[in-house]
Amino acid sequence: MSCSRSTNMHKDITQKLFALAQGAKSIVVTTHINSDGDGMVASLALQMLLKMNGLASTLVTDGEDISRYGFLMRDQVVEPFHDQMRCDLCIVLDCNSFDRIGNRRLLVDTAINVVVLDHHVVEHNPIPATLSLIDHAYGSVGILLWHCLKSAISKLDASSRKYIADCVYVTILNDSNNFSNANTNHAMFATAAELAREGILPHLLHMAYLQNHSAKEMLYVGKSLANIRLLADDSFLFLHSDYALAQELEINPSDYMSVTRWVQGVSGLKAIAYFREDHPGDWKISLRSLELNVQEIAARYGGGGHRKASGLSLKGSLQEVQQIIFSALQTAHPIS
Ligand SMILES: [Mn+2]
Repeated sequence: MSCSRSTNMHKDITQKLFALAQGAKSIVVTTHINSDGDGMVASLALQMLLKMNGLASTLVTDGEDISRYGFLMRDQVVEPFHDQMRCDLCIVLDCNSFDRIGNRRLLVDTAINVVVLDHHVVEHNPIPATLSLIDHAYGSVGILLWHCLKSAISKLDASSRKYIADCVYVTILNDSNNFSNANTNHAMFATAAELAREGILPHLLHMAYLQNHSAKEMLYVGKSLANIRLLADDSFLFLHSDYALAQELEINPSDYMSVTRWVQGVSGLKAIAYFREDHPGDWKISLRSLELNVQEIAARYGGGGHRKASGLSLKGSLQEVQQIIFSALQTAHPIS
C-alpha cells in the first residue's frame, strides 16, 4: 500500500477539470450502479463545487432511491438516467469500469470529454477518459476530491466549504465504515481533522448517515442475520437476504445499507460472504476478508473492489451461487 504517499503527493487537478467544465455546454456527474455513500455523496459535493463556480451540472442516477442522503440535499439537480440524455462532459466518480456503470455507458460513449476520478483498482473494461485520476491510496473518492480539488475548494465561502466537508466526511463514514475498515489510516484521520477544522459535526453526521435506520430495515437486517451459516471449519461466514424477504417487507434491497457491516468483526473468520437476491435468481454478493484476496474472486466473475472488500453478481439458485463462492474462497490467494 502506498498510504504514506497519499499524504504527500496530492495531485491538484483543479485547473484541468475546470478547463474541461468551462468548455462544456452540459455537464453530467455520475457514479457506479448500486451507488453508495461515497460515489453519490462525492457527486453531491462536486456538483456544489461546480455550482459555486457558475457551472451547472446534472447528477445522473440509475433511478435508485437516494432519500437517505436527504440531509445533504441543497437544491441539487438530480435526474434518473434515460436513453435520450447527452452531455458534453461526463464526470464519473468512484468507478473506472464500464462493468459498473450500467446503461449510463451511453453518456460516456457520447460525451465529448470524460473525467474519471476513482480509488478502485482498475479491472475489466476501463472507461477511457480525457482526464483521469485513479489512486487506491485514497480511502474514499470523497477524500480524493478534497485533496485533488483543494485549490478550488479553498476559494469557496465558509458555508460552502463546510457543506463539502460534510459530504467528504460522509464518504469516509461510508467507505471506512466509521473508521473501522482496513483502509483507515493516517491520511484518513488527517483528512478528517481538516474537515473538523471546517466546522463539521461528526456526531451528527454519524447519526444522520449511519444510524438512520427504519424499523423495517432493522427487520431486514435481523432476518438476514438469522441466516448465518458457518462453513470450512467455521472459517467462512455466509449469510443471505433472499427476494422473498424483500417482498415480504415490501422493500427494494438495493436501497438499504450493507448488511455485511453487522457481521464485520465476528471472531475466528477467514472470510464473509453476503448474498442478496435483488431479483429472482439474481444475486449481488459482497465478500470481506482480512486474509484472502477477495478482489481476485470478484474480478473473475466481472465484479471488482478492493483486496479485502469486493463485490460481484451471479445468477442461479442460492445453493449454486454459494457453491461457486465457497470453492473460490477455498482456493483464494492470501493477501500478500
Ligand atoms: Mn468508494
